[in-house]
Amino acid sequence: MSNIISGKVLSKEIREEVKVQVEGLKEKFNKVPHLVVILVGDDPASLSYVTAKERACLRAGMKSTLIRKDDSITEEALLALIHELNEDPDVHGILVQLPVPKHIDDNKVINAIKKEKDVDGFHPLNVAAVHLGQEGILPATPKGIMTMLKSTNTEIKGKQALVIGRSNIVGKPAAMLLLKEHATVTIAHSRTTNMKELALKADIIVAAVGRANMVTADMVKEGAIIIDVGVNRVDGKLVGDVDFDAVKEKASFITPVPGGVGPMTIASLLQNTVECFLMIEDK
Ligand code: L34
Repeated sequence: MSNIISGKVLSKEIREEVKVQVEGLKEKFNKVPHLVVILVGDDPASLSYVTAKERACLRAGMKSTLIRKDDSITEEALLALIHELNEDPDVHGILVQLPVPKHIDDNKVINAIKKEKDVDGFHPLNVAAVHLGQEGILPATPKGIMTMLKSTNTEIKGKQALVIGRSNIVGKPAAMLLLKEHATVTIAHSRTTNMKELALKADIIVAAVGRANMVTADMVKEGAIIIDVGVNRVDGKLVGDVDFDAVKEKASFITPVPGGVGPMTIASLLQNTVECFLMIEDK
């Protein structure tokens, strides 16, 4: 039997904290953080995520602008828009929702955003900072994962952590953050041949592969902590990468989908927007 780490509850607490912080910023600077989200195309999942981001910003007392562009927009025009926002003193955070259409190079998009406005923490300079253990903007999903782990009050130091997935957005940065907390970190991925063996040794599993039911109960050590980053749609239903019902009988803590990592990603984004605001305004 396990405890469920509710991203819904935890993210609400964080959003309340941010709201109080924003009130203070408004007093001190006479302005509030402004996040600009760019959505290219009309993918329904992306639209629902950016809408949730916008709503969360507004509820926290921040300013939010959603710029929607047709998926026929050229790479050049998108980069020009980013450059314009980089120079706009009224904008503190810029986020281009991924994925972007194939004719646009996402690396160019990520590199174009000014480091101080990179609320996603995807810019190479922010990635390098995390890698070196220096101050920088942490990518929202791994940041949310670490907040969830810390909420369990279990020590991460010395634990065996298995990160399944090696994406730049989740797997790699999550591994770095776990390493920073002194876990012994293994990164597994689609070419890993001994997944079950590795999983059975893990005290912490972060599943970020994008395959429903990839982590089954027979792979999980009794008492392990399971963080499920998956967002898969199966017959119209949203499920994670973990066989939740079976795995929760073995895990000490487990995150649900929906209501787990997703809402934490949004709460962490708000925290990042405040951080960017301070980098720009508090000089
Ligand atoms: N640039 N692109 C950029 N930054 C990001 O941080 C993201 N990501 C990922 C996709 N592309 C991105 C997100 O925002 C994934 N992601 C994200 C954010 C929030 C949620 C899911 C993915 C979320 O709130 N999920 C809800 C359910 C929503 C639903 O029902 O569809 C949940 O409870 O998990």
